[in-house]
Amino acid sequence: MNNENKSNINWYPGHMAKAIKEIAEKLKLVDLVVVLLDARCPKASFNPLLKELLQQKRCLYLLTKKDKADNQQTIKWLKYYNQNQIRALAIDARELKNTKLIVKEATILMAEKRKKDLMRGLKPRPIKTMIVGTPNVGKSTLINALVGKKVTAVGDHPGITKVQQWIKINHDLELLDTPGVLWPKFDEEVVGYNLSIIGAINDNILPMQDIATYFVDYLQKYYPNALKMRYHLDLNHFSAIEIISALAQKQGYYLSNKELDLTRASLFLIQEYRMGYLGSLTLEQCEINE
Ligand SMILES: Nc1nc2c(ncn2[C@@H]2O[C@H](COP(=O)(O)OP(=O)(O)O)[C@@H](O)[C@H]2O)c(=O)[nH]1
Ligand SMILES: [Mg+2]
Repeated sequence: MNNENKSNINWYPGHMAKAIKEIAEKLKLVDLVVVLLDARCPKASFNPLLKELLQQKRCLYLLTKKDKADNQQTIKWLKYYNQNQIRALAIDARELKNTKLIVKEATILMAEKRKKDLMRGLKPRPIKTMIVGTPNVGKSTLINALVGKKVTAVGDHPGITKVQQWIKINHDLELLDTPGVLWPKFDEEVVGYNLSIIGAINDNILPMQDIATYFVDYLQKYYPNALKMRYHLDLNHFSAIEIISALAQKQGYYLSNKELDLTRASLFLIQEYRMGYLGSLTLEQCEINE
C-alpha cells in the first residue's frame, strides 16, 4: 500500500471520537448491549475501541447476515465466542423471530442481576438495551424487525441523530430507538479490504482493483469453485488480474482508449458478492482449537 492510501486509513478520526463519546453516554442508560457484527467477517467488523467501552457491560453478540455467510464458518465463529465467554448468536436481521431469541438471551444474561434485585425487594423491570454496530451491519433492519413497523430509516446513511427515545419491544425488553453507529477502524490492510467488500466503508477509500485482487486471491485459497457456476471461470487456472480482465471483457467494460476497464469490473465483482450472487462465503476463516 502506498503512503497516499495509508494516510486515508485514519479518515474521519473526528467522527470516530464523537461516535465513541455518544455510545459511551448511551451505555450508561442500558443494562445490556446488543453488538452487531457481520457474520462474513466478525473480526473486521468489530471496532477495537468498543472493547474497552464494553468491559463493564453485559453483551450479546449477534452475527448478522448469516444467510450470506458460510454456515460451517459461522458455526466455528459462534464456538469461538462461546469459548471466550461471550454469548453469541447468528441471525438474519430481517427475521421477526429475532425478538424471541433476543428476549430469551437477554433474560439469561440478566438472570443474576434480577435475582439480586428480587432479594433486595425490587420489582423486575424491563431490560433496557441498545444496538451498536458499524454502518451497514443491519442495525436499522433489526430494530424494524423487533419493533414490527417502520420507525427507523433503513439504508446506508448512518449517523442521523434523533431525540433519544425508548421503544417498548414487549413486557421484558426496552430498546433505545437510535442505534450506536461505530465507525470501523483498521490498521491492517486485510481488515480494510474486508470492510470494503461488505460495504462498511465507502468504495472510494481503498483502490477497487486492490480490493478485488485481494478478494479473488482469497477465493482461490478458500473457495476455489466460487466463480465456476456464475461465470464459468476456474480459479485454479487464472490469476486475479486474469479473472478481473475476463469479467471486464464479459461485461463489455472498456475505457475510452479501448483498454479494459478493470476498476469497473472490480466493482462489479464485489457488488455481485455483496448481493449474494457468488454464494454464501465467509471472508474471515475462523481458527479455533476443536
Ligand atoms: N441478507 C441480509 N441482508 C441484511 C441483513 N441485515 C441487513 N441486511 C441488509 O443490509 C443493508 C443495510 O442494513 P441496515 O439495517 O440499513 O444497516 P445499518 O447501517 O446498520 O442500519 C440493507 O439493505 C438490509 O436490507 C441480513 O441479516 N441478511
Ligand atoms: Mg441504519
